[in-house]
Amino acid sequence: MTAQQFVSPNEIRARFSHAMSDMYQKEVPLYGDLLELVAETNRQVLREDAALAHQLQITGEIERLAMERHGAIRVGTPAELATLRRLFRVMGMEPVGYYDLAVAGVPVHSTAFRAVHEDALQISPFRVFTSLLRLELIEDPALRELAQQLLARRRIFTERALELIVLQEAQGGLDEAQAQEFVEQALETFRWHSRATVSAAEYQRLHDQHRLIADVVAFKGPHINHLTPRTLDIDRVQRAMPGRGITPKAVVEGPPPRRRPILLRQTSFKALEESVDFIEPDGHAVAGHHTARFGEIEQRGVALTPKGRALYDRLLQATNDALQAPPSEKNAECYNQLLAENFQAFPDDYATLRDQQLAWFRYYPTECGLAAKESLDKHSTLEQLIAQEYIRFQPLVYEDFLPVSAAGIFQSNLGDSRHAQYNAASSRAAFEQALGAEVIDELTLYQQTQQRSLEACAQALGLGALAE
Ligand code: OOG
Ligand code: NI
Repeated sequence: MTAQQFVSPNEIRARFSHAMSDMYQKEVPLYGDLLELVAETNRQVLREDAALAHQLQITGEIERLAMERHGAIRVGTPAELATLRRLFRVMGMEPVGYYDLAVAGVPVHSTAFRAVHEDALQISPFRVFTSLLRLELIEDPALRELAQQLLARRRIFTERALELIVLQEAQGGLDEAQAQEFVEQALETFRWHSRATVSAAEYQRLHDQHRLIADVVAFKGPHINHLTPRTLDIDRVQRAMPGRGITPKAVVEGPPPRRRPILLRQTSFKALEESVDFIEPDGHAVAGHHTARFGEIEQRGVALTPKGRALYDRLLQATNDALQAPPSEKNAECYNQLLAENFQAFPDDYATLRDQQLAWFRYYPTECGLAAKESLDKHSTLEQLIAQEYIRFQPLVYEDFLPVSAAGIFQSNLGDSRHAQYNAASSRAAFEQALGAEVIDELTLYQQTQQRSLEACAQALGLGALAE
């Protein structure tokens, strides 16, 4: 088989993302309503804000916006995580970043599977926030043992999905029929199963330890627990949600509203209460319920450099310190005010963000630049070319997640205000060992994309290297 006959991993990812969205719409109809609301709001924003529409056209984001979404899953064992890595790899998704949620009272650590090259992201920016339960954080040894036994027994992948992964690895790709079958088979892993694998009493014990533990351990597989569309104006969607029967959480996670968005802002709405069947030792089913799945929206802004990220972390920390309590319905107004005040210190225009090297950008030759190509001074610096409007820059969108935000999203949907305390050391090495690979450093990816855009500019304008 030649490479030409293989369906590209990017195409498989795009199809899978689509299939996942269709499945989730059937499972959680409210997600369909949310998609409509977000699409409507995005259209409105683009109509009203011509400059933003133009920017998104240049960066290409306008084309990916309608299909842009992330999902989240939680797995229980290193073997499950390692096989997931291979499954996502078939779709061109690599583990990017390490997120330790234990520090925020959630007994998991996570990575995000996503495409890594800007061209691949352009075809499908689908991401999956993937968490591994840290069983060692269960204090009760008998309960830990039960959880381990339950997890050891289950098979979260279909036999055929596993065969297709092996085939893809051996051949270096999948042909049309195989790719189609792969999408169908892979989808099965993420499907919701209302039949639990435990008795009502076992469920209760797992649940009492931590609701998340019950969610991971008591079911057949890592059901997708939310799919999040990308909005261009999260505050507007948030305000419109109640009118559609959707009640969002009290505060939006991440930076405050800004003229020039940075990183990621997210808000979620409460988990559904779903009917489930528990299976008693004698085999008969007992009706009960479980809440796990929820809805979320997000707005993405420019990715920050290490310097920008340090400033972001510092200002967010200062806000939380000043609030002296976790953000909630009670102190939401105060929180928003403190957040806005603190973030006054974060420049809110792209030129300054760039001058101070707080954010990543992509560079593009302008029409004028291309027209002047022959007469350009070959020793021009990037700054000169920008001043002459031969090159312009656009924000490089943040493709990743934020640990503090993720913890807030987890907590709001775990439905209780008890925040567990874990003193466990962050364990990236253990996570990578479970994964069977190192996670990719997201900052390197942004830096490379920025660099490639500079090289493309130099080439288009017939110049030697351009340095940032
Ligand atoms: C994941 C929560 C984190 C995000 O967007 O930061 C998350 C989960 O609840 O499994 O989805
Ligand atoms: Ni999410």
